Amino acid sequence: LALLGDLNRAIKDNELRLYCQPKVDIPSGSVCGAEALVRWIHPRHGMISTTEFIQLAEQAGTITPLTNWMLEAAFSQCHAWHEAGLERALAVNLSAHDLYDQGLVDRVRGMFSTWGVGPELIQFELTEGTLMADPDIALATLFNLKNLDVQLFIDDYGTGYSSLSYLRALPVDALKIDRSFVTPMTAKDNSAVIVNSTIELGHNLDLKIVAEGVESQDVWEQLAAAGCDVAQGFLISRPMPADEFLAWDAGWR
Ligand code: G
Ligand code: G
Ligand code: NA
Ligand code: MN
Repeated sequence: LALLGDLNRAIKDNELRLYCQPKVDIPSGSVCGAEALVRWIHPRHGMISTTEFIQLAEQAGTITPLTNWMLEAAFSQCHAWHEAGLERALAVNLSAHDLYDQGLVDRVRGMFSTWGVGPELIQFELTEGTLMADPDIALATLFNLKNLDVQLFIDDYGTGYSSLSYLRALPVDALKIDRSFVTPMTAKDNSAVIVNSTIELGHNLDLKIVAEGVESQDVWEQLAAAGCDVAQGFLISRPMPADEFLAWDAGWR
């Protein structure tokens, strides 16, 4: 596919951008970190859909260069914030294929020493389905990442399959409840029941709970009442260019 061939060129030509979407600690209302999200600004086609090119790269098995680009961008950003006196965790998304990359853990370890960033400042979000192809290799990667003292999140929790078996098998610290359950929480369907039960289940397993897709104050209030730990969504902020984050953070509340 043309788009895919173009992605490697785009990495070389510096067309990828780091965007950050804030995460807020619900009880205190303070910013606790951000999710790192890639954007591709093509010189002719403009902004390319992230979902589209990530999916293409995943299907073609060529996500590694993009993941490496993102890791460099995230470490560099965390370092810059640290220099500016801001300690904020950045969460990097990992795809299934990344966990079969035997070089990943060594590269991440190298970046920690190169950038002098503490392990509490880099986190990883794992999409369900991540372990399917070869659970042994993927699990080994996760345990080795965990040995670097980073926090691991299960992303889009509640969608896909085998979520309950993941909770038993994976060395994870937190669940991100999928936004398809969170956004409609105030509607009269079963979303709130599912979210509230997931919060309780997660807490009983000593996991932190992040709700993504928080778009309204009503949803925020319901999450707070249910004891949810962290919120992310358009109510707080849309993803923004990383170099705008410092000013946004300073202006929050
Ligand atoms: O931010 P946006 O809604 O455009 O993201 C679309 C999808 O792309 C989301 O599922 C998100 O997790 C994924 N995504 C964004 N950045 C990255 C990245 O750097 N690596 C991977 N693997 N996925 C990403
Ligand atoms: O798959 P993942 O959860 O990583 O997807 C993250 C993407 O979800 C972000 O790129 C962002 O564009 C999108 N997103 C974040 N907050 C909200 C929200 O409140 N509502 C909606 N509809 N999408 C959101
Ligand atoms: Na994510
Ligand atoms: Mn998600």
